Amino acid sequence: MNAPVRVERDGTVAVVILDRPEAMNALDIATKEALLETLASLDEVARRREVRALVLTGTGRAFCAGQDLREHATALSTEPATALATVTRHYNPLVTALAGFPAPTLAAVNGVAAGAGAGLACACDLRIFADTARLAAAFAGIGLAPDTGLSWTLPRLIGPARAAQLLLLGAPLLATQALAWGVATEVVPAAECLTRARELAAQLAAGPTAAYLATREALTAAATSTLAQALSTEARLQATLGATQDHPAAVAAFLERRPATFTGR
Ligand code: T3D
Repeated sequence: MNAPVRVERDGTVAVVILDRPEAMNALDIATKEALLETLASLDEVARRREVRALVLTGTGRAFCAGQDLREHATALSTEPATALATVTRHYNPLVTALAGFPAPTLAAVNGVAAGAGAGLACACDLRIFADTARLAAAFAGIGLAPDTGLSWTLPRLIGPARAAQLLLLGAPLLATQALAWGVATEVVPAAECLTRARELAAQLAAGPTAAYLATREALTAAATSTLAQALSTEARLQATLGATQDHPAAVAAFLERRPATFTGR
């Protein structure tokens, strides 16, 4: 049997590929555990700045159809008391790993992203959508409420009213609408989705990684803070960035009218 998760490295860009196309990359336990292990080992590499951008994508016509419902049905009938434990065992750590990954993250949403698959895409910093892709909340359709972080990420991406619309009414968000609502950073022809995501990842990987991480931290903190707290967070983060190698080197490059070279440190 093929590994359900593969990694392709291109310099400092890591592409993590959900590789169960026969099941629309649905998340069974083996896939969730492989993804957790993959993200944990890449996290260490990224802390050494050997990886400076991560792309998450799927093979075949889906990005990820969410929880593997065949496996879930078996769990519900054989061990109903623990069938939902995967939320704390797998989905929560997966979202935490992506949201705290020590480099920018992009989802190359090559096809449908449903349920937990939508959650993984929304936990990334940016999303490139294939024009054939769609985001389906899917949870209400099987009598569940959102997990995989969607109750947190969706309102922040599109606002609470639109989040409620997606989660309650169940109609998928098509790529064009995802672009209009800001969920999709870009929409490209399906055949170009991963190529474009790799291009943007390479651009980010050549950038000021520490500044990107501070930007993510500031945006995340500001979502639940007062203006005074946000200003204080900004001051603390700028002080940290002032002590990086990249900041003074980039200022010198600007003054000398040459392109900056960022090390990520
Ligand atoms: O404890 C817990 O499990 C809680 C955690 C929950 C997290 C979640 O993710 S809940 C949400 C789970 N996902 C869904 O409810 C999505 C179910 N799938 C769909 O709604 C649709 O299949 C899609 C929108 C993803 C795609 O639709 P379409 O029309 O393009 O394809 P299809 O014909 O429906 O599906 C194609 C095949 O994929 C089909 O198999 P078959 O009949 O050809 O052998 C279908 O059964 C299979 N498939 C699709 N999604 C799943 C799946 N198999 C297992 N699990 C799936 N999630």
